[in-house]
Amino acid sequence: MVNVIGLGYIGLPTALMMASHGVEVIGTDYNADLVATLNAGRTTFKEEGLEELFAKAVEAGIRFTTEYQVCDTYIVSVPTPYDKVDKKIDPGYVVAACKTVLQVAPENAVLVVESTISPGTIDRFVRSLLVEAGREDVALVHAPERIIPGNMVSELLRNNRTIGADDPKVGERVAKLYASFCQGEIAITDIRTAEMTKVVENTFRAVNIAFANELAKVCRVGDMDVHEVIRIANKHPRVNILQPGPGVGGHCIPVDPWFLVGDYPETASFVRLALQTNASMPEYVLHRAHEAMAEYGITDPAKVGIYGLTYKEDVDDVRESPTLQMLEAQAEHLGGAAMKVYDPWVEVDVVPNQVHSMDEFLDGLEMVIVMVGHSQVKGKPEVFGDCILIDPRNVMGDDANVWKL
Ligand code: SAJ
Repeated sequence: MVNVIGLGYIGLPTALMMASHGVEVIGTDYNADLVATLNAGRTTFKEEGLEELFAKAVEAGIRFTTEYQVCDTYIVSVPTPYDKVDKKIDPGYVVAACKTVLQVAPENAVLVVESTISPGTIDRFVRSLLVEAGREDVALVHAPERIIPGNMVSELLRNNRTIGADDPKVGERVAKLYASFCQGEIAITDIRTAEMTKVVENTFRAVNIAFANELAKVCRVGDMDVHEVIRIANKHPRVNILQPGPGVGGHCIPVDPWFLVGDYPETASFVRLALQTNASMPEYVLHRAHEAMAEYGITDPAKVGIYGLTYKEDVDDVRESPTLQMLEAQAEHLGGAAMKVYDPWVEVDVVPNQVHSMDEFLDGLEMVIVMVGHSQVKGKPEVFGDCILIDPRNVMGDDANVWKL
């Protein structure tokens, strides 16, 4: 039996996937409301294919509880926030979960950490817990996830995976468990390498996006179309530049690379610069909007609205979103003008001046900054009526009233 600890964006789909592929699974989360919601038959976030997977897993007998279980394998999938000041990982949730596992785990149980952690976290923070608890019989494994929000269910099935273990035999055993549903290749390595590969994968993406963002700025100065430049450069068989945009959000790409910078501040200077470039984008968009306002003689910021609050298109997750970063920059440097904000994917109030319908949003607006290309608006500039559009993601077409990055 497998006890999945932490039923968030990664733990829940993982637990559901295993359960619907014949593994006996119990999901545990310390949040009683979340557990109650799941037990009432409702999922806790929107994701393509999640509801169907949930129904299958429930039919297969998955259970949800706040209690840790006695079982042979534990999968810890709890958040790993980072300290915004010193840029280091905060392993508090992982440590707390592992400690509780060690109190209930039977002899020779396997403790798998799925949460993203910086290289060396297991050595520094988890291994000592086994010694302190007199539980060195428990086998440690790190099995980082790779699924992309927006396509999680499909990627969970198809992506290759990494299993890091001290003992290759334990690695094989855990690989077999994941192979119950995973159709990709499963690489078995040591724990530190597994930790590093996860952070490296997200850092690669952050650096690539930073390159695209820098190109956008260069092309603006040099009066070139960055999208056309990247489109054509990518025709080269060995070039694959990602897309520039209003900034980089989510809980992974803008966060994980800091683990390298935080732990290796002298050495990881190139990564630091990439992160700074990405972090400069929300304010860059704001300056672009101000240029457009000046061009069209719009002086009242209340006539400018922000479409999109989530960190990317067609998800409901607002963590570290470029819009939130932009509003922060605006409050700090530009006096916090009261722009209206609307996102059809976000039903709860996250920021002041947030409205909950397109009609209410467009009422009185002359300009819209399209921060997220949700499918409701992608390729459909007409939904914004006559408004001038600031389009940092290049999703609004080439009309004269569309301002690119
Ligand atoms: N973005 C750009 N330009 C691009 C692509 C993305 O500006 O060309 C922006 C997005 O708009 C968003 C941010 O980057 O604000 C991050 O979005 P994303 O779609 O690149 O990635 P995430 O954070 O949703 O998921 C990433 C994935 N990592 C990689 O592709 C290497 C996913 O596979 C990981 O599982 C996930 O991080 C994670 O949990 O670590």
